[in-house]
Amino acid sequence: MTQHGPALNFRDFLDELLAAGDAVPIDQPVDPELEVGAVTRRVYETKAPAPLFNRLTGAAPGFRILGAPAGLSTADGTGKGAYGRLAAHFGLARDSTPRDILEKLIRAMHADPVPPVVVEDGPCKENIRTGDAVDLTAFPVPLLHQEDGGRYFGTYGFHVVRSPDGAWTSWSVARAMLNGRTTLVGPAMPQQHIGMIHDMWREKGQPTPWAMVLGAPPAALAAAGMPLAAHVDEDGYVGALTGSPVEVVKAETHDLYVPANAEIVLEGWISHDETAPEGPMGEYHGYSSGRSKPQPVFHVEVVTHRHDPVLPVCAAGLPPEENHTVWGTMISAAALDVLRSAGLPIDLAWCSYEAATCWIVLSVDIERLARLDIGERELVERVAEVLFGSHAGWLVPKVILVADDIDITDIDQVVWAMATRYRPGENEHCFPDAPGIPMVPYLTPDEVASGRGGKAVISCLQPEQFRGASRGTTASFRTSFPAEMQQHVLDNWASYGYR
Ligand SMILES: Cc1cc2nc3c(=O)[nH]c(=O)nc-3n(C[C@H](O)[C@H](O)[C@H](O)COP(=O)(O)O)c2cc1C
Ligand SMILES: [Mn+2]
Repeated sequence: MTQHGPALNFRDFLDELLAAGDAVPIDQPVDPELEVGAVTRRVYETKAPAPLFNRLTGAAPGFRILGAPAGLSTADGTGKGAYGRLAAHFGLARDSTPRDILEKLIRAMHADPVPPVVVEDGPCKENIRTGDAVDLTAFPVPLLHQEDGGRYFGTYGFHVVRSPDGAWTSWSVARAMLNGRTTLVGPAMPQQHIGMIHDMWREKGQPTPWAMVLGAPPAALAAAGMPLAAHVDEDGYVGALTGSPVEVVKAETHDLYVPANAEIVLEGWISHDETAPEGPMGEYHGYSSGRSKPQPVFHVEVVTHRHDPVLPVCAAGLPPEENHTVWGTMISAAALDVLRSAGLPIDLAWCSYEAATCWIVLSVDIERLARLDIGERELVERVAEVLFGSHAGWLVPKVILVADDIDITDIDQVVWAMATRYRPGENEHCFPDAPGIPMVPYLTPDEVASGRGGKAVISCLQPEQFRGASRGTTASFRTSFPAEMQQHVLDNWASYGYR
């Protein structure tokens, strides 16, 4: 027995996608070398159903790959369902909107954590390989882009580490490249929680006990890609989010616990002194740097997996892929929560997927803004102080403020607001000393080295909006006609001859 439902069981999630026609089983042989990546990229770029590769050249029979696990879908006739795969990660209906998803994520941030429950056994232990039987190359590990420096085992899995005092368990998504039969290599940045905990073990002079979970419960994967505050356990957040504790089993070799129904689990430790070249890889911002970098080596001592395991794969690059749909959405929720909690008049926050997690748009409630009786510079300073000082705000360099007449989840409206409301030379406020993620593509070498720079708040607020009013009225179907006329037109839409 194991827990069920799309949010807490990857197999159920996959079945739900297949049943909804939002995943396609592919039974002809597909090559993990570039073909998996090429199909997955085209799927993102055409908003096609997720590809389930059932036969992979060179891999043991039964080993499978799911591409684009949280790619966008083509919306249905009523304009809904584009976020269906993402919504399924949280057990939400396929027609959920970004706001539905964000409010659910934020409610769970304010609920009591629901810690995981330990179970004796689980599907992830159906196959256990130790010692010489550990061979990561037996899996269909894909070469995702021709410019990549290697094959990536971990593009949609999470690391499990725990502080030496046992007080803090961290689940976090980061990429991991195949380095050999029993080793992976990948980033563990000191500002990310895996890096902080890795440093705690270094101080103790012991290698960092580590596990990696692939084909995890989808809600757990999303939470592991969320910038919750330091010392917050992602596992308890997942319990609060889904309303049920995550079932976990003890690892074979150490005291870490992993979701019991995961598809694949790697167990081992992270080295403090050993590095290997990692990358380049096509990345979330849409570019490949063309260079490898030395990164820590992850040693795998045990591999456990379900029968016919499914490895989920993100082929990073131009939006929309999971760095935008999952990471961007989780950043939006965390950022919205810190801004609201600070009392700022922010109605919604959204990392436009099209902006590759390089900007976040904030919708400002102009009635509440007017009551604050402040000017643009003060609003901008307050937003920057709260956001750029937070774990979530470290990740996103640009912040765009717009009034709440704009639906910030609709990129067309955001572009319109920027084009018609932002005044060159006046409404851009730079914060060169704010710390930020060094991956942002336009940073100078000095900024990368110092970990600061390239951050700005751009205001698309009109001067009148600080007094609660707008300049002019918008000319559109929703705003330029009496409600009765809008309804009349909608009622007659088909009889006019439109479908
Ligand atoms: C598909 C995907 C890939 C990601 N890859 C990385 C990565 O390679 N390195 C990294 O530092 N963060 C990566 N992230 C973002 C982190 O998971 C995210 O910032 C998270 O908050 C980190 O966990 P932490 O806040 O507990 O440190 C990725 C997120 C997703 C959804
Ligand atoms: Mn964390």
